[in-house]
Amino acid sequence: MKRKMVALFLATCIAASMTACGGNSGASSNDANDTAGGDDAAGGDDAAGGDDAAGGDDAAGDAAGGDDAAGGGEGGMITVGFSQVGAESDWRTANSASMKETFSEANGYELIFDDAQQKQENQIAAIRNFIQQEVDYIVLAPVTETGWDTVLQEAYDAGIPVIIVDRMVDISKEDLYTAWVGSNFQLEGEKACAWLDAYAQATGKGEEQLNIIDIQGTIGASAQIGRTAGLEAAVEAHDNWTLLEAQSGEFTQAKGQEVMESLLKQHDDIDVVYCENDNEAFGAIDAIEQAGKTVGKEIGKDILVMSFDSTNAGLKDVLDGKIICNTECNPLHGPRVEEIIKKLEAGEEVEKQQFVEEEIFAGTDDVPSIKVTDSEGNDAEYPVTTVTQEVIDGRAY
Ligand code: GYE
Repeated sequence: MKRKMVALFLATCIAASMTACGGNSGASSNDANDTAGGDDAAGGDDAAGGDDAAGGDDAAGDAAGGDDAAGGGEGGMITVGFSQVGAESDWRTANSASMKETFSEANGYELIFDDAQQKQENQIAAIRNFIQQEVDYIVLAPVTETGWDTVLQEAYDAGIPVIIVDRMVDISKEDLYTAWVGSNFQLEGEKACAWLDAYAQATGKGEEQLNIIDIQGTIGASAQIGRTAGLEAAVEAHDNWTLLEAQSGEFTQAKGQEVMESLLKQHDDIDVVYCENDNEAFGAIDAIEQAGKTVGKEIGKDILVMSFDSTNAGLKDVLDGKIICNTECNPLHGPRVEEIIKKLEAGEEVEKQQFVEEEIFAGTDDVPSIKVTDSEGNDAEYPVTTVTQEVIDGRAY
C-alpha cells in the first residue's frame, strides 16, 4: 500500500523532471536498504510501478523498505510476510506463537504467516509471494544456511527489507538482508560440552572413556552446524572422548527415536547421547528405554542424554532425571524482530547481527558454573541452573 504511494511519487517526479528526484533524494533515506546504493537498477523494481527504467530508482528500493511509513504511515497496518521453517519441534511452536502474538492486528500489523514444512523451495516461493504482495517487511527463518542469494536479491531489488531470524543465511552479499537476530549456536554447543567435562570431573570420572553419539539437527541449519562444531571441538580436545556416530534426527522426535534405535543396535557401549534439540531427546529416551537401558546421571552405568532448547517439556525431562543437561535456545523472537522493525520505521540504525543471551540447565548441582573460552581466548563464566518445578513454572515456553 505504502509502496504504491512511492510509485506514484516517483512517476510524478519522472514526469516532471528527472533531476528533481534522481538517486537517493526525496522520499527515502531508509537505512535498511541504503546499502542498495543504486545497483537495484538491474533488479527492475516493477512492483513499484514499472518505472525502473527511469534510472537508478533506488529511491523506490529505499522507500519500499518502510521508511515512508514513518510510524505507521497513513494510519495503515505494517505488513509482514514471515516465512517459517515448519512445525518440527516444541521450540518452533513457541517461536511461531511469539511471532503471531507480536505481529497481531491489535499491535498494528498484518502478518502473512507461511509454514514451509521444512522445505527451502517452499520458503523461496513464499518470499516471491511476499514480494508480489508488496509487503513492508519480509522475515525469514531459513531452514538451511545456503541457497538464498537469488531470492534475497529479488527482495532487495524490490526494496523490501529482509530480517533473518533464528538460523543464519550464508550469502555472497551481506547487503541482501537488513538484520539478523538469533542464537550463538556454536557457543551453545561449547557450553554443553564444558558442562559435560566439568560434570565428569566433579563426579570423579574425568579420566574415563566417554563414547558419544551425536543426533544432529537438520543438516546445513545453523543450529546443527554450530552445535555439532561445539561437540567436535570438545571431542578433539579430549583424548578420552570418542564420537561413535553423528547422524541427523532432523530436529524431530520421530526421527530422533528412529536414529537412536538403529544406533543402539550397532553400539552397546554408548555413554552419552548429545541430542541437538529437545524433541530428538524425547525420541532418543523412548528408544533407550525400549531397548531395556537406562537414561540417568551415572557415567558408566546409565546413558546420559544431553539436549538443547530448554522448552518446558525438555526441562520437565531434566527434572525427571531423563535429560542430564539442557542448554537453552530462546525462541521468543517476536518482540526482538518487532524492535528491529520499529527502529527501521523510525529511520534508526539497526545492528546487523544480534545474539540472544541464554542459560544452561542441569538435573544435578554438581557443576555450579562452567567456563567457556571464546575465539579470542577470553574466558566467560556461565552459571548453571539446577532445574526445579519452580524454575519450570517461571518460564514462558
Ligand atoms: O533448536 C530446534 C528447531 O533453529 C534454533 O530448530 C532452531 C532449532 C531448534 O527445530 O528445536
